[in-house]
Amino acid sequence: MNALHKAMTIAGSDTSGGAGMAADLKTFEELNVYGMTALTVIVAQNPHNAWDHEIFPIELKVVEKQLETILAGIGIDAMKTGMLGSAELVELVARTIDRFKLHNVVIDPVMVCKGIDTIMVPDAAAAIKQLLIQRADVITPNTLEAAYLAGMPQVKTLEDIKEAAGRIKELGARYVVIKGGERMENDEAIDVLYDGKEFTEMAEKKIYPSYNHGAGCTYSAAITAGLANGLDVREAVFQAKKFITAALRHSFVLNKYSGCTNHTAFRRYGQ
Ligand code: PXL
Repeated sequence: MNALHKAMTIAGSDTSGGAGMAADLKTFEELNVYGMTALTVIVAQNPHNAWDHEIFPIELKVVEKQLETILAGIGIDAMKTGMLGSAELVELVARTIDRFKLHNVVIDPVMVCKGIDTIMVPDAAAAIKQLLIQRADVITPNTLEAAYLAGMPQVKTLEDIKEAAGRIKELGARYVVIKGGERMENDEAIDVLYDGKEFTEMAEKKIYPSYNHGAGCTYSAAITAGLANGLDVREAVFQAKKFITAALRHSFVLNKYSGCTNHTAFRRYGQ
């Protein structure tokens, strides 16, 4: 049996290679999944101006063509979204999920980038809340995105995370994973998985120093790969937590502005 299970990412290209489509494809490969991409934006960083992120969108009809190639032409076992960049594109993604009756849908509601703590494209964020939460088998906000989706002023503590997970679940996601990460007010990185009945806490000691560019993309890609390979959501999330913890433990510096997770670490060094 040579055929691999297949996953699609609808995401942007991070030219620096740590996040976005690059992180997704590397993670799929590490977890033995065949990856395909519908590219939404190209992000370039400015080496002469503090690594400023510039975003260049791909034309909507070009994204549509890519989706057609993958979904009408090949087929997938699971999918994820990353940076979508506009409300029109979020609408296209919602229509596409319905048209092809896609399942194993992981929504990573990318609204902020490392170092930027305000919502990048408010219209796209509103569309994600309105159209994609209800279509998500798993949604994976960080604490800033969770606060936005849940309509809370902030999410800082474990109690806040649980409150936000409950509210996001009510908006229609099948499973909610909130990534406590470095923004939490204690010395553990606690993620919470909520299925509507039970809160499962996944805690790891915070890792210092850790270079976490691309961590969110990598985590949601690992969940997607697990689902593509037939794991159930809980198993896929637990495996992804191990994958991202290893990737952070072996993360490395890119330059004075940025450092990224090590996508090979789970395979090479285990947990
Ligand atoms: O980490 C968020 C993210 C997602 N997608 C792309 C990015 C980034 C952050 O830089 O460039 C394409």
